[in-house]
Amino acid sequence: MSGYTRPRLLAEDGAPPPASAVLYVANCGPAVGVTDADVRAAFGAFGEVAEVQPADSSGARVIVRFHEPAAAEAALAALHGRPCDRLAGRVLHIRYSVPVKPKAPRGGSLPVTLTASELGIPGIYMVEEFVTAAEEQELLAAVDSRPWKSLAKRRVQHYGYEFLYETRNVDSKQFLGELPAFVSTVLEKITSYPGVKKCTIRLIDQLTVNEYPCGVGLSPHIDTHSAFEEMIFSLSLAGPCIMEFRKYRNGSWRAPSVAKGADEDISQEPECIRKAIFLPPRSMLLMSGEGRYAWHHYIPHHKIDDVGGQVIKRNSRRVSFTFRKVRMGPCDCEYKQFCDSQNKKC
Ligand SMILES: O=C(O)CCC(=O)C(=O)O
Repeated sequence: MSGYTRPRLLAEDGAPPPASAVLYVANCGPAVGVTDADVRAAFGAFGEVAEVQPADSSGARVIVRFHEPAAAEAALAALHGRPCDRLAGRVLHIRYSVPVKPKAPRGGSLPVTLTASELGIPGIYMVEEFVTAAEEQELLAAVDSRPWKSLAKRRVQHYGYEFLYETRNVDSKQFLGELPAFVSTVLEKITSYPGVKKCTIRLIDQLTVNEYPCGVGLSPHIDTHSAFEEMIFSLSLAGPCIMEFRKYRNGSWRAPSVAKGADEDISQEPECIRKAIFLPPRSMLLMSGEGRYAWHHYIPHHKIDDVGGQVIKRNSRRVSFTFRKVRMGPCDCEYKQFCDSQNKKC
């Protein structure tokens, strides 16, 4: 392939792709009876063609690279959307092309730690084998006997309060009821967490159950400060994954982009510190303090994870139980730049 690709119609900043010497040409290629020589003949009328390459595996889209941007501009103006005499009247669809963005490296280039102390993010803790295999099966059976709500790529259930993906918040006036009895043992065990007081279990009032099929992850996000209190517990069941944490150097709390969707990776965004931890099934993660308020957490969309050189396959599904306490007033944390309560203009 050429290293160039089809641009989005409008880039994220709303601008069309920039003019360049490289064109993306659709309805053109061997699958529709157009040879490279035909393409060179048609486009060569506007300037010297440096290369013609397939744009993808369809055989019906090519990349035409000129030596000079002016030649590409002239070819686009003359040939886009019009019958092309040199190609027996074929109508081409042409845009400026863009270079293929390098893919964000998989877990392999980012060391994945097995313990929270190695991870070294203040406020992040992880306890392995937090529930037994028998308890895991009971929890899975309990949620599987209840209705799931389908999102674009995963299924969810909400208890206590519904999590609203459009606002990344809850409606604190819409209490759905107490957390179900099947999580009582888990809530009881949470009191054994380092630094967690006995009264914490009485305070937890919201549970989101996520079911991720193999290869599906979660976009990087900080749980909205004004939505939930400091401590967030996440129990992993049925399969492993890695969780990446990102701290943006000039990071700030950002209003959620509904248009982009909740599951979009923002790995092309500015420089950040990245750290990752392996979450085995039955482990419980606690996000608190700096780790909860100032670091984005993210589950890469991988079918396999590289953990210390070992290839770990994701299971057919991973189910997580995320326990939180809904906040009833504004957040007054010390991580103001990430805090929606303290950044009203965001
Ligand atoms: O699946 C997980 O462990 C994390 C879930 C999460 O971050 C969320 O629901 O906001």
